[in-house]
Amino acid sequence: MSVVGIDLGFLNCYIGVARSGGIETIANEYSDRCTPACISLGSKTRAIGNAAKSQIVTNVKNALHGFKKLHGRAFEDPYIQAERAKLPYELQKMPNGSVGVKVRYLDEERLFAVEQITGMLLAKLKETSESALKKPVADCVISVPSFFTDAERRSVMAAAQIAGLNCLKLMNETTAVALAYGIYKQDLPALEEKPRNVVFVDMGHSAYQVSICAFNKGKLKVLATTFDPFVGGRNFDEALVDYFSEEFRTKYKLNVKENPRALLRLYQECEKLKKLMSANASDLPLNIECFMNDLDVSSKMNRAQFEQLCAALLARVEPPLRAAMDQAKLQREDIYSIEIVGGATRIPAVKEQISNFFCKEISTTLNADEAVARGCALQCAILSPAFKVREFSITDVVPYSVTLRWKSSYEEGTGECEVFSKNHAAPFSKVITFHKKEPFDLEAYYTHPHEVPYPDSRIGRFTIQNVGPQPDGDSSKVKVKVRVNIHGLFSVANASIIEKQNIEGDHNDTPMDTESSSKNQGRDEELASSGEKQDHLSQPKAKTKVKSIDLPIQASLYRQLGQDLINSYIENEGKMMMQDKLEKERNDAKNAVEEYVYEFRDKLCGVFEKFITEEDSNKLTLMLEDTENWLYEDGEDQPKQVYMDKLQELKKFGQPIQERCMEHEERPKVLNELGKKI
Ligand code: ATP
Ligand code: K
Ligand code: MG
Repeated sequence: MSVVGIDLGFLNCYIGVARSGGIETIANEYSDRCTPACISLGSKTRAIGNAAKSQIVTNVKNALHGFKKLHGRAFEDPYIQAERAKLPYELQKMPNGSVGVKVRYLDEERLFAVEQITGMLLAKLKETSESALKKPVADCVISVPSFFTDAERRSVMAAAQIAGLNCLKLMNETTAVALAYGIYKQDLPALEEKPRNVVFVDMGHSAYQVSICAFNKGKLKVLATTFDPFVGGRNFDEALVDYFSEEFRTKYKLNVKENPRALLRLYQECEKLKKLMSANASDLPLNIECFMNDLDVSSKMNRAQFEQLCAALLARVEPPLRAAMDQAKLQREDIYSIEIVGGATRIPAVKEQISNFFCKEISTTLNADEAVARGCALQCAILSPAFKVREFSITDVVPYSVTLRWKSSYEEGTGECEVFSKNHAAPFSKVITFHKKEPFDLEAYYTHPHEVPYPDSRIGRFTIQNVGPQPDGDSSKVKVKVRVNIHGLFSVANASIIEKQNIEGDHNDTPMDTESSSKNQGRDEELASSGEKQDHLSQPKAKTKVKSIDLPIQASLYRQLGQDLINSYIENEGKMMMQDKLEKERNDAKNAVEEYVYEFRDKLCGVFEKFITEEDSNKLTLMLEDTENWLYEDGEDQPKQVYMDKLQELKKFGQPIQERCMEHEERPKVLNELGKKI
């Protein structure tokens, strides 16, 4: 069983793996521990990660990036429409109403669902893990922002399935960071002592998240999570891009916004400039050669100007910090330390906002880029029976309150009740009792839509089937278990009818099974259903026994992809992988011909010279030259077999010379050896 944690970033992905020595982050084939979240589709193959990133400016319409937050949303979603206006590639509506991209791939127009795109990225990360671990990888933990709704989470789960990954847990990014912080700390307060409260702040490329966690020996409890899902490094880049676009309009009469390629280059240069300004407060240049219309452009900026330009963004740092402290009901004195991660927290003004709010120095002891991946790998190790790690219990929170509404046609009225409040512990199960004579619907939705950065508050509808009255005509008692699971997903997990049976014996009215969710992380709680008929528990029924019968539940989850569709995506991903593999083999075969040509030519004027007549040598040189020309012309794009045949043909001439040469070299050695023996 593999132990792998994946930080699925908006811009940068990292992989943590558990090896005998502990948790480490691993490098890809470019010796880079960061794999860019980028896919470039070509006429013969796909490039994923580093190779794709270098094609963003040259393959503008088919190089996909910035797709992390397109998950789980309707095409009409205002966020999607806002992104659509800015992305250089084309977003399109999928038949099921969600988001897809229209690209050219294998010389055809193709439509890919966002789940397929992230699936490609995850498959690449899987492959990287496999080459590091030298064994197949399936089990893993994948990070998601703490503010992701159910629909977004399920969409990422589907992407994991497409990639052939078995996601043991979708882990909230800041919780992963908290685990990476806490698990190795030797000096955490004992269980009965006051916990150590630590604030974790992550500002990445696309979002800003805060969580406050309470630590005791062997355990971590998230007290509150807050966020601004729409502020991150990319917004600072955008502020710079807007500024310089405007400057170039007046200075050079250029309309940058209308030239996608120039705009992408400007984004890249502004990101670099932004990073440089983190280390240097003085004037820094921005130069781009051959920017547009063969013009070189140049400008400059310093940190003070940058901070002024981004004042509105910087003002968004404090509110989530304040909200987190309010929700956790803590004072500044209660905070032990503030740990920051995520690339954008390297901006000095962002750090300053945070430390000013807490009136305290902030701590940067965690690896800002790798903490999420490490935390996910640690969580995977904890969940894996095959791996020994110290006991550590993790209690996360529900990010948004969830309400359940019920109705049935037969009985009077509808009712509703909040089943999980914001910051309620998760994973968690609760049992609600209903008294019903017929099947009924439960509708789950987010209680306060304005708190959710998502335009639809629906989570799903669950129909509890096979409910009828008791033989005596009374309502049946139906116990429904609702749950927020390990991935942070809400569900009606099961329902059962409690049947009275007139049998002699003791009254036993609570045959409830208890939740046995993963490793002491699930809890049960009885919840009286307000607005419904009350339990008859208090009435004496000494001569009845009860039996619990499971009821079928029909669930219809909001924006859920059907398994059939996911299966077809899995099949498609397999085909694309095969295509990439064949294309790689074809390229390798071509390179082998090229290499042989160079090597042979070198040797003809070197070691082979003595073993070939001048006439033959001239003939062969000509032949090699022909082959080289062929490689650039007719042989540029041939099937693998053609290159293999070509190589064989060359070897037919090369081999005998090679053998003569070897024999000559070996002979004195052999004689020498013989001489020694005699
Ligand atoms: P998200 O968390 O939103 O999914 P991510 O995890 O991919 O995104 P990170 O890798 O944490 O994002 O951070 C990337 C961002 O950090 C980019 O905007 C990058 O420009 C910015 N960044 C990195 N280093 C610096 C620096 N030295 N100064 C300023 N910004 C930086
Ligand atoms: K990251
Ligand atoms: Mg991140």
